[in-house]
Amino acid sequence: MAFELPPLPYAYDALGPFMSKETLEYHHDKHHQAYVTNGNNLLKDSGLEGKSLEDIVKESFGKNAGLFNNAGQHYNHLHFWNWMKKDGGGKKLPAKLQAAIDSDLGGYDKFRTDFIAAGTTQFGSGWAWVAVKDGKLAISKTANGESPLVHGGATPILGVDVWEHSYYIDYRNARPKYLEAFVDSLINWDYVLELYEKAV
Ligand code: MN3
Repeated sequence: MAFELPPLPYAYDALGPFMSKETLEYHHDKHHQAYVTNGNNLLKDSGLEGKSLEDIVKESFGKNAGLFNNAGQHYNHLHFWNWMKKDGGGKKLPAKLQAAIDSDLGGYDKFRTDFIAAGTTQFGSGWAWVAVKDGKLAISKTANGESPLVHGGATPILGVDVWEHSYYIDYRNARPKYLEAFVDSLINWDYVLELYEKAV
């Protein structure tokens, strides 16, 4: 099925001062739109036209690099917009998610340290993740448009974009500062919980 770019689930200025209107205008309207446009062109005659987005991502990985890069980034960004909200982040987690982080990731403080470290140490463009595999949470990082969906068949429930286009306008080269702001002030824990409940 053809890819479509939905509007942001909040106003362009809703995430300030942690993520600016200018960043969201470029990131959503230019970068994500380009993945949608290029993905649709590459989807034609790929043999995967009738599949779901998740299946297109999984089935193009390692076989059709152009389609995979665009479909993978479309999948990642559809969730990324929903992984953030105004007045998000911090330690006020839904109880069920807190329990999973305590048992699988060593508690909130260790999750925060390890997730920020994953994003900081991803060399070049990519993403840092929390994914569910066999009912358990795990932190990982991937390059470019890849995700836990194509690495070991895990289900992403939280991800942060560490491509420079995601933070350079607001943080310049200070990727760790961007990651701290994402965790402390932007994460939409309700959406993370929704994906967690579907994945376990
Ligand atoms: Mn991006």
